[in-house]
Parts: sequence; C-alpha cells; structure tokens
Amino acid sequence: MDRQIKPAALVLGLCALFAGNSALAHGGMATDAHDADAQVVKEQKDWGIAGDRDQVDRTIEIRMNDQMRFTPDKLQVKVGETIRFVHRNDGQMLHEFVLGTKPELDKHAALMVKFPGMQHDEPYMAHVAPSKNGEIIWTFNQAGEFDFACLIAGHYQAGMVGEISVVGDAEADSMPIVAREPSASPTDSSTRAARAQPREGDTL
Ligand SMILES: [Cu+2]
Repeated sequence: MDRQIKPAALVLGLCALFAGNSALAHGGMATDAHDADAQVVKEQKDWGIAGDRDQVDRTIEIRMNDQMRFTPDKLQVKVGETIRFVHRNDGQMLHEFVLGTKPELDKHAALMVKFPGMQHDEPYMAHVAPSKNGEIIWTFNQAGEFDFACLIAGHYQAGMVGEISVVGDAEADSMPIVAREPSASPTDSSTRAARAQPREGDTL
C-alpha cells in the first residue's frame, strides 16, 4: 500500500486546472479517442504516464452502468505494462473513467460536486456518453495501489469506483493467468509440480 497524502502544491495545481477549463465552452467533451491522442501531453503521475498506441501490451474492456458500477472493478497489471482501456457505457447517462490515487480522486470528486458543470479532460480520463465507447492508453510505470472512478457528481459517492494493483515482476509471477514461457516438455513434470504448489496469498 502506498497511498500517500498528496503535496498541497498538487492540489492547488488541480484547482488551477479546473479554473482554466471552466472558462471553456461546455459540450466539447473529448469522446473521440483519436482527437485526444493527438494532443496528449505526457506528464508523469504517481499512477503512470500516458501511453503510446504502438506500445499497447493488453486491452481491457471496462463496462459502466447506471447502477454506478464498473465491470470489472478490480484489475491487476504489471509494472511497465501499457494498457488500452476500452470503456463501454451501458447506461442512459454520461459516465467517466478517471485513473488516480485515492486521495487525488477524493479531492477531485469533491470539486466535481461543488462545480457539477465543470469540464475536465486529461490523458488519464475518458468521458463516455450513453451507449458510446471511450478509450485511453496508459502506461503503468510505477507499482502501487490505485483507483479508477467516475467523478460525475453523485456517482463517485454512490460507489462508482474500482481498484488497480500495479505489481512488480516478482509479484506478477504469481499471477495465475499468464503464460509467458514456452510450454514445458512432458518430461518437465517436476518443475511444473513445484510451480503448481499454491503460495500463500495467491488468489484464483
Ligand atoms: Cu458515472
């Protein structure tokens, strides 16, 4: 767990960002992923950095609904992985997908409640209209426990949030789904038997 309180400067930066954006005309939300790509400014965040389309390791589909839930709402990625998130809004209202640390999302959500019409857009967020898709490409280059959330006023408070564990290689080796080595020969049963031993903390 590495959920540190953000420095005050970062919070002030976030406020300034909102102040700037609120001056823009409303309604121009970046639902077109390709337009968004063209103007991505890569800034290192605690939870990673904007990724490149040609570096994508894996695509993860995230569904959103009006019951204020994401499916799936728990993800594990490896440090260094570039993920293409594809969001599908199954609901009748606008939803968002915003990556961040819990403290940062908490503060951001509070601002969204205070200023519900406020526009915001960053490479780590997608705004997805009803029955539409969204997309972001993000590189998780730092280990830690992070969240994703819909910060539309009321949605975050209703529990529209999920978790992302970004784990190092050693931890990732215990992930049950990955087969990144060539398949073992039939005579290699001793090694496989050893690998098959469950380890404490394994989840299936
Ligand atoms: Cu929502």
